[in-house]
Amino acid sequence: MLNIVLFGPPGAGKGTQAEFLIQSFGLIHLSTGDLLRSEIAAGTKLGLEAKAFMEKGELVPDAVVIGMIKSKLEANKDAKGFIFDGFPRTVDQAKALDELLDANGTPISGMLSLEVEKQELINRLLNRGKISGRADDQDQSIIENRINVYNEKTSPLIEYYKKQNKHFGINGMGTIEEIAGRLKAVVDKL
Ligand code: B4P
Repeated sequence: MLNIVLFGPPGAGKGTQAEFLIQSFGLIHLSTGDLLRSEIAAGTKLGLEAKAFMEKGELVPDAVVIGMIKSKLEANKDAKGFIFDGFPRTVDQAKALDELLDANGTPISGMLSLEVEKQELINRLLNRGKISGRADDQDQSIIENRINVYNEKTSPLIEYYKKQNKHFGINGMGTIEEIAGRLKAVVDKL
């Protein structure tokens, strides 16, 4: 079983590159951002709660996202493996994920960490905001808050996975195809 954490700051290309990895390796894509946006679109109680955090560029509470991932893992017991995209985003989420996967005897195989310069992140997200209508991509101060939240709460996960010898830094600058090639070369070896 192949379990990949696709990691990086907002706009690093996680969602974009997950599409390539799914096609190449037949894994199930679990994006907490996509799951939360589906809940918002369906107007659920969870979605309403999450929306307030997402619009400000803050993280949704750990218990909410951990619960969503737990139910997806339980619903896909026969999967060849998973791509975790945008999850974990805090050390507590990473610990919860390790516990859930250990219970099945299928640990994380590797954490692929996309490295992109700050100005490029801002440009990509503002560009997406013009097309997607995503409120959190349309305001530079919200984007900068997301990057600050990443630096403070999410980037410590690099050390967390380094300690487990599972961290792989990937240059996330360049064309989508170039970056996909770099990721595939690492996953081929896992
Ligand atoms: P996400 O949906 O995970 O959003 P993201 O980090 O902004 O996007 P991603 O990194 O996937 O986008 P991509 O670069 O592919 O999260 C949204 C919000 O949900 C969070 O802020 C938070 O509030 C909440 N949330 C989600 N997960 C959570 C968790 N675990 N815990 C708590 N809260 C959580 O795409 C960016 C743009 O760049 C695209 O337009 C793409 O086309 C473009 N792009 C990509 N690669 C490019 C390249 N090489 N060159 C040029 N453009 C490129």
